[in-house]
Amino acid sequence: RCQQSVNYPDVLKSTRYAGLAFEDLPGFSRGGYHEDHALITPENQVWSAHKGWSGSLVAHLISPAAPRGTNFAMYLVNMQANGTATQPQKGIERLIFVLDGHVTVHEEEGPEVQLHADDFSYLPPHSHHRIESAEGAGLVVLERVHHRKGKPTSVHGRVSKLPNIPVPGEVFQLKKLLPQTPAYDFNIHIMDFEPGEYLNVKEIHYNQHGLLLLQGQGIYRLADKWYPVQAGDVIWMAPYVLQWYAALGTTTSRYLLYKDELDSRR
Ligand code: UGY
Ligand code: MN
Repeated sequence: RCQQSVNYPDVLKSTRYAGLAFEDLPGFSRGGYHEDHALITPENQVWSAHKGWSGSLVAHLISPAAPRGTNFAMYLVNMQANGTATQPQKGIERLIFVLDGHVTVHEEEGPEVQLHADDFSYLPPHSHHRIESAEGAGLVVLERVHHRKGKPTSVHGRVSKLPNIPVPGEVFQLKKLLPQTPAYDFNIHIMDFEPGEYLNVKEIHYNQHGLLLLQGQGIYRLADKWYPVQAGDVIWMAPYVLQWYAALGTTTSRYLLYKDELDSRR
């Protein structure tokens, strides 16, 4: 009998299915938008021009158009060399966080501020400002209508300079970018988990979240779904959606989290 050798793909010779790149399968996506949460992965992002940002591409991730509506918008900006931005409409507060590159923020009311990766600026609802990038930059931007009576002022900072805030009953490290005073109606949390650490509380709360995983990988539970996630992924969480995270892999998980605060909602 004639013995013909057959070449099955390597993946069938491995019992561990190591190296199977689902991301490369045509049409495959981990992402999806549901009634009370969404996972938006880098392969889901649509980049286009956006009013107010010139020489820049913008990918909208979360906006009031979400199924249950949201009180904030979150988008990524890829500023090319000499890209510029103008302030949003009156009454809208804006937070920019630099992912890579360098921008200059010119505020009419204050000094010029230089921001590099890991730096952020909060620009209050009536701020007159311009953002410029000479060499290009990647940003994540959060915007919303300001609803508090007080007048928040600009905040500029660097994550690595912020203190850790203890969270009773939890092991993750927490930093907050904005002051915890009544004039601010939301905050941005930076949360760090070592591999193997997880949220102790299986959270259900009124607050809305927009999350960008800056580093690491793990499993995010949202309602009754369990998502493998990695750096670059974005999550929207509606009020009261059950949420839980476990960090896995070999590196620290770090995420940036928008969280609104109570009396901003009425
Ligand atoms: O503060 C929070 O609500 C935060 N711990 N939620 C989260 O990480 N999903
Ligand atoms: Mn939460």
